[in-house]
Amino acid sequence: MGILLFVALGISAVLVFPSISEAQKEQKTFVTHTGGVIKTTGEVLDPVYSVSTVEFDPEKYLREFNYGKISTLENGKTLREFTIIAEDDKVQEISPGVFFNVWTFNGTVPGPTIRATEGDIVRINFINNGSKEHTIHFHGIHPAEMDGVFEIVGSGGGKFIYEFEAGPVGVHPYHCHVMPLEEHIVRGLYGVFIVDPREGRPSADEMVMVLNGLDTDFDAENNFYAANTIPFYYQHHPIQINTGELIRVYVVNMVEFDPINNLHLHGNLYHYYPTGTDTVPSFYTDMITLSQTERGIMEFKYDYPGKYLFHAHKVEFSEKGWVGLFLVKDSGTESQYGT
Ligand SMILES: [Cu+2]
Repeated sequence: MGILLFVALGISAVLVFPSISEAQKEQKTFVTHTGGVIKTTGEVLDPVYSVSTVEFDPEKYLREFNYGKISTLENGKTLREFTIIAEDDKVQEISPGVFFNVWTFNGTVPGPTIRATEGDIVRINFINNGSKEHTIHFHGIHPAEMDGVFEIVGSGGGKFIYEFEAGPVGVHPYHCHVMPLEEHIVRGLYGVFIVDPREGRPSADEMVMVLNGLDTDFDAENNFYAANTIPFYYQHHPIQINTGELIRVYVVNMVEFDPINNLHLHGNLYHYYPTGTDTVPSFYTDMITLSQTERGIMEFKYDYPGKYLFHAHKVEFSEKGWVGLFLVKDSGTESQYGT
């Protein structure tokens, strides 16, 4: 399917699917939040947001963890079974009036957050319902034939069962590993795999943030950036948390093209566990820098209620959508964290 980038300005949306070259030449018109009208061939700053047309719900994705179908194997180990279906013909309105052909695992970008405990057996029934070849490559420790690189899964219903022991403890990405890899990733074939320690982690309000970008005009540069796909989403729909409550964010950088991304938190610092593989934090900071697929766990508590920004301190990224807000409600509890 060709480029699916069009602008719905005004009352009725008429679907137009121009060719790539036409789309790159054509000046598009966008309305900004402040009511200004901008014309551009691709770069869109702060577009209007309208929730009704978005298929993917970043609110739901944020705290949705999939533990699979659980059973016990003869050797006593826990088996967690998941089904993941790849498709590459979906269109998503990733920003108002901007329609993009996303490639999806289970219908969304990112795909489902998969969660297991260290030592569990993870079985992924993978079905490729796309028109192109796809695989799932998990980061982590597993046999070579479960690496999702050489065992290409054919289009139109190809199947493969990935099975491995969950480990090491931490937060890991999974993504398609078919060439051209850049395209298969930037179109959306990725998700998060969390491996919990056997002893668990302290109770917390947990959430997942996948830092991603979208190249809607196919020039190998991102036009939009986001935490969880939809630009500016958490700025317009602040993430509600409570004072004194431990917040744990599993953050994974899946931005392509740009060598680095970063994350700055306002009014606070966080304990940071790179890759989440250690139970002792490596940093206490308000800024981390992440290259492709770098990830980790952030932990923090807010003492003071109010609105706090979190965003890329690479200003270009935050101006193109990678910015959000925590709305901290007063729970009457003061934190002793980090002091
Ligand atoms: Cu693929």
